[in-house]
Amino acid sequence: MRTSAKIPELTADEAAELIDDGQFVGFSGFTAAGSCKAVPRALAKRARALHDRGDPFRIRVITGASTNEDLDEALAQASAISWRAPYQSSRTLRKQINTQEASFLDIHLSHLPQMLDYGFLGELDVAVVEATDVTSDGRIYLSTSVGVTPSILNKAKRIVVELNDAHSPRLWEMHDIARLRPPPHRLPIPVHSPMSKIGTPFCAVNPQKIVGIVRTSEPDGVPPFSPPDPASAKIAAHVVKFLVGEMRAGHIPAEFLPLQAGVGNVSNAVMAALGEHPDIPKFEMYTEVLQDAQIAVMQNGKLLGASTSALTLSDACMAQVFENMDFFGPRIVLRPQEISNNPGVVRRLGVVTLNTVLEMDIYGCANSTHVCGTQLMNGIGGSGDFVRHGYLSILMAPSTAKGGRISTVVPMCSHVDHNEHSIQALVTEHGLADLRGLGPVERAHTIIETCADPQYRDYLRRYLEEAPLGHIRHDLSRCFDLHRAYQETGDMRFAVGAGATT
Ligand code: 0RQ
Repeated sequence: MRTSAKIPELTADEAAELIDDGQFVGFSGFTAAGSCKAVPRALAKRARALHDRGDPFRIRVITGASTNEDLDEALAQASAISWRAPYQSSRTLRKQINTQEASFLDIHLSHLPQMLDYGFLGELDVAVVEATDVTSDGRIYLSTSVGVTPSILNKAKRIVVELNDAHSPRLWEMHDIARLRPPPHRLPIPVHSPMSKIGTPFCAVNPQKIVGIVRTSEPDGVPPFSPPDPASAKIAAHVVKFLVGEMRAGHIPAEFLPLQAGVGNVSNAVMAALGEHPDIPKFEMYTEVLQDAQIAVMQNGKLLGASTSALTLSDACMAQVFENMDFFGPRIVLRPQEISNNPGVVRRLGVVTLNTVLEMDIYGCANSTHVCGTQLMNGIGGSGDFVRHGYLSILMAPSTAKGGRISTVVPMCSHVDHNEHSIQALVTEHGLADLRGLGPVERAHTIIETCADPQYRDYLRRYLEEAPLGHIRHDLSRCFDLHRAYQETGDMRFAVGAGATT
């Protein structure tokens, strides 16, 4: 441990006192991985106390992506967030965003560091970052994620370090912190394979900006992942069959291509299925979040290595990684999100991307973020960074949600995050629609017959046949009838004509 004796030690409450109403605060965290814990909790307490006295206290919050319960959820419950970027998954904050109580900027994760670095988002007052070590000359060794933290440290006027001894002190072996030169003098990023290292294992900051250390001892608290549900298992089987076929057809080289996988049940199921399939060769990942399923595939030798911005592992799985750092240290690279999600690198490496969406339309556009085009779920996250630039971009969703009351295959997406120009395949539990080379109406037939749930197929076929002719056939007076039925009755099946059956 090199932690500097010169940096003052603070309690979390003392650190929270350094943050004032209206300030712009950057916290470390990319999912619950590496999210600050003690200081945001203390800040929520401070906000409540100030509100009880009738004083205002709300801050602008930036992180790498979503966070843990101690950060977004605790601060939102204390009504302490006025503005948030770039991604979140907190129940309370989601509600506040959808009622205009808090403002939310939904942007590509790879863009965020540059936007912050060049002042697009304003001056950053304070950085609070979780680390495993900090030295008197200003080296900060981050914990289980990198995210936007290097930019936060660079821009903030003052830095508070949460020094967490629950993490392995050997995490630095995975870190690769590289900063890009300003445009127009930016050089090509020399990441020639997922495991290339191009930076240092620490963030270098002006030591005078570090105002204190808060000691903590808490794991990230990521819940264990549940076994795949039947729909996810079927989606996974379709994806694996497709990728094996692509390899046999020579569309994917025999050595395979790096994979990216989003978060959640479907992605976990796909990764597990890829790991088990005998015809999928050993492969690497160029991704933004590493989950339990990938660690299992790494352990059985199928996943050779992974570049990521976060280790989003359940506490038990993380403990296993920490106990086996000789094995995992050389197989995982933790990068800033500007590089883990860099569109140029994703295109150059030929990444096969696998992400989950809320809805897809019959022409191949997809909505990852807004239910009925209005209610934010989480945000676009890194999905756009990968989908637009992948070698093969595959989007997945169960064909229905809410027990069949919602069809995730609709005539027109109520909000578009990924459009038909970027997507090569759509998958539900019913099948995989290979959209390559198909014009819009051919795509529509393929998506309806392959992906839509059978109880919605007739409706979608009728919609397509009856829509006025055009390159893309749409009836603008009817294209959102399913969404309207859901808003009015809670069940899209009322628009289908049959009415709800369950
Ligand atoms: O709600 O839990 O109340 O039942 O949406 O849906 O099927 O559990 O799927 O947890 O994987 O989330 C797109 C939100 C999917 C996520 C999204 C309801 C459904 C359920 C969740 P309930 P599931 P998941 C890397 C990549 C964008 C960012 C991204 C996401 C809840 O994957 O945020 O890809 N993606 N990042 O019932 C209304 C529909 C619905 C619907 C599902 N059409 N209408 N509700 N639901 N479809 C990670 C990062 O970027 C950090």
